[in-house]
Amino acid sequence: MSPKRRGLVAAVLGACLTLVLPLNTVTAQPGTTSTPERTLFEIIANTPQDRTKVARTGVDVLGTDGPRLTVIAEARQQWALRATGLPMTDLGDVDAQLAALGKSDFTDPQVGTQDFPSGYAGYHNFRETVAELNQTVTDHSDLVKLSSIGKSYENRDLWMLKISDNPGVDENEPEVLFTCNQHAREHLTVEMCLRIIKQYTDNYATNPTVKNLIDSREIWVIPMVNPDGVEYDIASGQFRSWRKNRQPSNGTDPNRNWGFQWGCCGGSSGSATSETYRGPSAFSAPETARIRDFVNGRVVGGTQQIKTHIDWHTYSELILWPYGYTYADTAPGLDANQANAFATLGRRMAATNGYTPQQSSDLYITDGSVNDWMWGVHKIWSYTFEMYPKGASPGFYPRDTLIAAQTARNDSAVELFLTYSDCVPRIIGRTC
Ligand code: 0X9
Ligand code: CA
Ligand code: CA
Ligand code: ZN
Repeated sequence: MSPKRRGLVAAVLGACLTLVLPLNTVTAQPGTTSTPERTLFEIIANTPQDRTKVARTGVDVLGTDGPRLTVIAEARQQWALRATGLPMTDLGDVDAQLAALGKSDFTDPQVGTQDFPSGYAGYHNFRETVAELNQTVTDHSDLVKLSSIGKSYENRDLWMLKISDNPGVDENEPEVLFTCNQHAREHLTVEMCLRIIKQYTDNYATNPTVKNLIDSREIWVIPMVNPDGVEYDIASGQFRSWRKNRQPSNGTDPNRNWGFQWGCCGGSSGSATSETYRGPSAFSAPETARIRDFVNGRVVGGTQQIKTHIDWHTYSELILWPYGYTYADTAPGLDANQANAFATLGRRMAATNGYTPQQSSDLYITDGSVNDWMWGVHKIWSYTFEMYPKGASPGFYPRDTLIAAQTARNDSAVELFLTYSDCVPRIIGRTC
């Protein structure tokens, strides 16, 4: 039996624990008077301004379902949360709920590190992701090229796969970038990048739509932007709900570290312990700096070759577009036609997967996000997809049995996105 398989008893026990303690219904343990280290709350915040107010208290915003915000507050943050005056419900001790998701009692046989717990073995850790990429190279050497764009803080390679006909040649075709897993605990996004890779390689020979897109585009996929964070999230055998990278002392939020309007607008934190810590300077995180270098390098003859980008996150089931740093629909570098093109493609994609389409700042203000940099600096049509689920249960940790359906759910959106990647304004009848 593979070490990834656990006994039936253990599997059933894991399932039962989840049934007894679903993430959104656990309340404080009876008979316990001490305050938990981290507490889950639901807050009702109807407007972007109210949601930004919650984010600015420094709590960890996990996701949004309409006006319902789920957050983790440390003991020292709870007063600030109450001071917002917004209605809130205590949903109990976070770490007790993470413990209930399962405890891994086995290590990855190849490298001796702790692996995903039972019920999550279908997710790819760093070593398995690299193995999958190498397998794709073996199976489809005529369609893909694998390279590293550099190293993470802890010296793991940041792998990137190019998918195209003649992948060894820089052809004059619109280039598309997919990035996954800026945030460590958003494990489903790695599976999304791997799904895209599988779709557009395995089906090339048999599916004419796939063949047309691959023959006319150059697709770059970076499946694991934050490998140090991923490994840290699973390293104790129990999920940590870790978001940031692993730079000292407490990690930097990669998605607040990009150098466009970095730290401008109260959409990130200057405090190193915050979950949205922007770092000491823009691109202080090696992971964002290496993607910046790669994207800057795609300016050839004065023209940025990458036309479109999706950055995959979980959770909330949203499709988001720039800007995040301002509530305004248009701003310097983003005119009404461009905003309309962003919104139109965003809505068309959302019609295929049932996600909610909106400008990023309709959620809450973020500054230093990847979308704002890609658009603000390079005019790359850059979206964020917040994947399954909508709400806090199962939040960041859906069982692996859900991977297939919740990644396939985005197949049509990805196809539409690739179709318009030659010229996004084409979707509103404009030229490029
Ligand atoms: O806050 C974030 O970084 C993203 N949400 S998450 O819960 N996955 O952390 C949303 C980013 C959206 N912001 C922009 N696209 N500007
Ligand atoms: Ca090509
Ligand atoms: Ca090219
Ligand atoms: Zn995220």
